[in-house]
Amino acid sequence: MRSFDRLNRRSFLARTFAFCAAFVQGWWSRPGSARAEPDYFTGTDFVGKTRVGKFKQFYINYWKPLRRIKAADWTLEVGGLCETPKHFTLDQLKGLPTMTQTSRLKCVECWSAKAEWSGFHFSELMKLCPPQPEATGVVFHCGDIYTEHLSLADLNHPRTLWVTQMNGAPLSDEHGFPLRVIVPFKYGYKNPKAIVKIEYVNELQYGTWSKIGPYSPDGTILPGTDHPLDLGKTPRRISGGEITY
Ligand SMILES: Nc1nc2c(c(=O)[nH]1)N[C@H]1C(S)=C(S)[C@@H](COP(=O)(O)O)O[C@H]1N2
Ligand SMILES: [Mo]
Repeated sequence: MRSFDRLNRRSFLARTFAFCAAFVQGWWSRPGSARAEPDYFTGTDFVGKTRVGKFKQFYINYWKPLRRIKAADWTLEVGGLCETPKHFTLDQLKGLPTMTQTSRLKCVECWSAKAEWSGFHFSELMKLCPPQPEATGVVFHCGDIYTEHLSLADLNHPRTLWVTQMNGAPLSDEHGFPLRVIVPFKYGYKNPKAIVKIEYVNELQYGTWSKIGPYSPDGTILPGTDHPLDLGKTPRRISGGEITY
């Protein structure tokens, strides 16, 4: 009995220690703290979540640190409910008819930021790798193990863009190199970055954020308050859907 007590006591102490360590770590990196978010990633093989330096104007969000993707090793894998699974190189995707548009990315955690995005429309990819008739959407698999789902209707929306260029330059690793999808009328979490694979599916699936947080799998921007980073974060009312200003 005594050794059982001792074991219990030991695991209690271990758990207490783990809790305190987690608390101290959380406190250390709390938002707004002068010590928050040191830049661990610049100049390394990884990119991670950051709001420092030039990213103050457009925060970076990655679920897990992402190993930088090299164009030469990358293809977009298209599979699931399609006639023939295929792979596309970045050059092949860049060869599709190009569209450019300006839109604001609105994160569900209050901030927003605006950029000019260039890339292609989903209909072009669909022509090269058509879904089977029963497919209703696409699941995205990203380099940082992030997943998200978008319906074919949302993907075929005229404002939804598959992006390889941001503000006239190739997408940076931070903003989702080599390929991201911008859906201006949905919260940021419905805008997958660093896409490596897509799968045609026939049922709605929860993405990373809607699995772990109180975020709807639909993700349409709701009426509320916005804090635009490029406009000094001054709070303003938004009426829902794409923010067009
Ligand atoms: N692969 C991947 N894509 C992602 C995310 C992520 O964690 N991983 N976060 C999403 C969220 S919540 C937001 S707000 C935007 C942020 O885009 P940015 O990092 O270019 O600002 O990316 C979205 N796409
Ligand atoms: Mo977000």
